[in-house]
Amino acid sequence: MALIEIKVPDVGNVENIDVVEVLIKAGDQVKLEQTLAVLETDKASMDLPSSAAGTIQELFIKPGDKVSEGALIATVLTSDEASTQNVAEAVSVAKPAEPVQQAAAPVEKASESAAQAVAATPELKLEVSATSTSTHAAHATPAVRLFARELGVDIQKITVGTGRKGRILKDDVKNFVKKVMAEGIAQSGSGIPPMPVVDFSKFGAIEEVNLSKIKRLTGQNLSRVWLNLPMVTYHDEVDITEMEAFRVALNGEKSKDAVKITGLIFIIKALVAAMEQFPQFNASLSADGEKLIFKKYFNIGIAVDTPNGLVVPVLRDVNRKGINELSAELAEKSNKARLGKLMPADMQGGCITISSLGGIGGTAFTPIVNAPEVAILGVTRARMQPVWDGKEFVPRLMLPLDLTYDHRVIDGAEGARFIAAVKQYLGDIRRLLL
Ligand code: CAO
Repeated sequence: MALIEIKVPDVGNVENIDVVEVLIKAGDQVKLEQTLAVLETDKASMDLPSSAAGTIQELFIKPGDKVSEGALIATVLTSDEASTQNVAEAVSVAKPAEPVQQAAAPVEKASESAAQAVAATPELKLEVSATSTSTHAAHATPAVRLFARELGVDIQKITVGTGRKGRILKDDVKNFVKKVMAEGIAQSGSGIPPMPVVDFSKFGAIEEVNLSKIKRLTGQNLSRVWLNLPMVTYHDEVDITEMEAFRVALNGEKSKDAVKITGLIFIIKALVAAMEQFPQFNASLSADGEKLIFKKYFNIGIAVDTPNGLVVPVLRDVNRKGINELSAELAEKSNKARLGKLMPADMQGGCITISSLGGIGGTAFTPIVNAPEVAILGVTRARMQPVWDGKEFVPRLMLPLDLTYDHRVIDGAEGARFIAAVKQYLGDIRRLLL
């Protein structure tokens, strides 16, 4: 039997270390290396292990005390020879000069003695009582609990502590907050994991070329829309045989130098007529998503392919303009676009955009809404097709239409009715006069 003094070891020239937790009381049996108390400096929290096994004879510290190297913690009456033989070794093991940052270990259930020892600290009482009702009780110092509370973190939700014996450290709280923030951002539609970086030169010769400014900005905008809008694309086709015959006849009347009328102009007029009938297509959702802003003007954006990328000049007040005027304006704006001479004002204020690939080909595609507009009309190449008229197949010129809409604003049935209206106007353009 021997009486061993347990003292604060060398903690690296730090004085006045806070005693934040005392896990023993006089009379307790302790094992070699059992944690007796938790000390905390500005930078780290450290367990103070026992350098002897036996019975705690006297305790010299309490939570809230400040201690320095050499301060007496407790006296232990050793129970056997073996424990004292290990004292020297244990003291060196016990030296907590480095903050303990071990791999996560399962959180230990607070011992009965610990429960009694911490009974004076309301926060720790909470921890101990939690162990009796839940399988997980956060094992953390009051300072870490305070830190978590300041950040609004429920410490019970931190299931893994990286401190000694699973103790939750400040860094664990910080990492928990980072994780929750990252998940929140991912759920709101951004912050998705980045694409992996691939070194293509490993596979063959390559050349790097910077994207044009337009391509970069368009890319950012398209990604933002793709992530923020729940979009649906509805496909249909319309018989434009009569419309095409009229267009060819009109162009035949024109002089060689006059601007030709393309089918797109009729599509623009039909679209605006349908928007007058279905005002929700000429609207935008307010930024807070609570209101629909209806527009009383009818401006149509036309996606134009240019050597530098896609731009969308806007034709204004389409409802008040005729086919010839609109043809001249489209020719002028698409030329300006290709020459890179559009001004920002030329591209603002659109209500719906048309993306026409008809001059190139295609049978269908899924254009992306030019938000904050709520819909975009895609057009691909019209083709002669055999259509059953009830008695026989007849050749008709069929134009494919693809309507993508923001499903927060437009219901599926509304989308289908809207396209049915566009089809009515294009199928019989006399209706545009009504
Ligand atoms: N079906 C069949 N032929 C079509 C057609 C269609 N849907 N649309 C156009 N055409 C024909 C035109 O009649 C014209 O024929 P002619 O040369 O015999 O007169 C020819 O294709 C070329 O038309 P165009 O493209 O010059 O004229 P447009 O009014 O149809 O289109 C514009 C104007 C500015 C939209 C177009 O020039 C353009 O830039 N298209 C690319 C659009 C684009 O890149 N969209 C983005 C897709 S990603 O969202």
